[in-house]
Formats: sequence, structure tokens, C-alpha cells
Amino acid sequence: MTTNISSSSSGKVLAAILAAILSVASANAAFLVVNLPGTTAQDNWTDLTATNYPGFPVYATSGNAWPSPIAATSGNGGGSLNKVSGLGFPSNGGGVYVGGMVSGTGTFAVTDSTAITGLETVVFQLEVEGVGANWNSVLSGLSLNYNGGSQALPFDFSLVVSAIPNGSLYGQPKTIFTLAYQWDLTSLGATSFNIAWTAAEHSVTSNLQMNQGDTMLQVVPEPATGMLLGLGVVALSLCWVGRSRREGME
Ligand SMILES: [Ca+2]
Repeated sequence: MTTNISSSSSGKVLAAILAAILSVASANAAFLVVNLPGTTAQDNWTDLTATNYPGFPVYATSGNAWPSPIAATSGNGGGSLNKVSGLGFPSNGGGVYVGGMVSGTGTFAVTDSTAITGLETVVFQLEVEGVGANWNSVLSGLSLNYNGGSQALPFDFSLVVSAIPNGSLYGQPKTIFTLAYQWDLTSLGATSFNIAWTAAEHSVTSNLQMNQGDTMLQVVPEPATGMLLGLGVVALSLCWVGRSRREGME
């Protein structure tokens, strides 16, 4: 039974990845389509620009706290996005820019203070442009806390959905990453949670999506697969995954 669910799940994931690859030319994030079973909720944040968020810090005041969290711009989860510390503000560069008059990083969190009943899994995706060819030079410390604690749970599954070179800055390559992470929270009794991360200087986070469900189903491939995908051999990896999954079922 587990094999069947896993197989079905990986099939959905591969289909979603293919869809993401095919839409790579799109200016918008091509997040994995997350179809969790059971009771679910989804939040999205888009259009995080200075125009849309007057009163927020600007370049010269980048280290200031935000005047309020940013509610999800669409969805039904009731989540919010806030800056925890450091630099960052909604910019007309198309997202939350980290930088300012001084050097530094920015730490952010998405929070749902009323998780769905019986929460078992959370999937979190970001589209972020940063300096470097590896996502972990742009994001660090991505972890989940629940019920007001500071558990800093690392993600259980991750995937570089896409990594698109986009010019350079100070002689280093810039990359637009679309990244997916999933936590298995089965049996933890989480009734509220937040996901926190630190974004590197000169990064721009333009889109975010958070899914939660009361039934754990892995929809983001295991880290080993994600690492392969992150190396840029996406098509090869897909073939390899498909073959190894089939072989694993025999
Ligand atoms: Ca909620």
C-alpha cells in the first residue's frame, strides 16, 4: 500500500516538475502543483512591491522593522509573512529585496497561528533570485517551529524545481531559483507554526506558496533527488528517477 501511494505521489511530482520545466520561459514562478489529500489549505504571496506596501522600509531604511506582517495575497490558510530581523523590504524590483546602505542578510518567516486541524504536513515554495549558482548560498537556516516553540525542524524533503541563470552581479552569476520544501509533522500535535529562513544580501524573493494538509503524503522528492536536480541535469534526473522508482517496485 505504501509503495502504491509513494509511486502515485512520485508520478504526480514528476508531472508537476515537467510542467514546471515546460513553463520555464514564464516570468512567473512555476511552483510544483501541490495536491495533498484530506483537508488542506494554501497561501500565496505575490506582487511584493513597494507600490503595494507603502509605509514599509525602503533602501535607506532597510534595517527597520516592517510596520505589519504581509497577509497572504491569495489563498485560504490565513498565513502571514514578516521580517524577523536584518535587512529587507518590498521593492519595485519585483519582490522583497535584501540590501541597503549597509551590508547584511535578512531573516523572514511565514506564520499560521491557526493551522488546519490535525496538521500533518507543510509544503513551502519560494521563487528567489540571488547571487551564486547554489540555492544554499542564497537561503540558509530554513526551518519550522510549532506551537510557539523554537524547534527549528529542518525540512524532510526538498527540491530545486528550477535554477535559471539570470546575468551576473559583481562578477558572480545570478540565478532565479524555484525551491520546494516539505515537512512531515505527523504526531507532533502542531496547532500553529512558522517557517523561518535567512536570505542573502542582494536576493529578491518574488513569490511564496505555503500548503498545509491533515494527511501526510510526500509530494516533494527526497533530498538526494533534489541535489541531482540542483546540479542542472534536470532531464537526466527525471529519467533516472523514473527508472529507479520502477526498478524499486519490482
Ligand atoms: Ca490558518
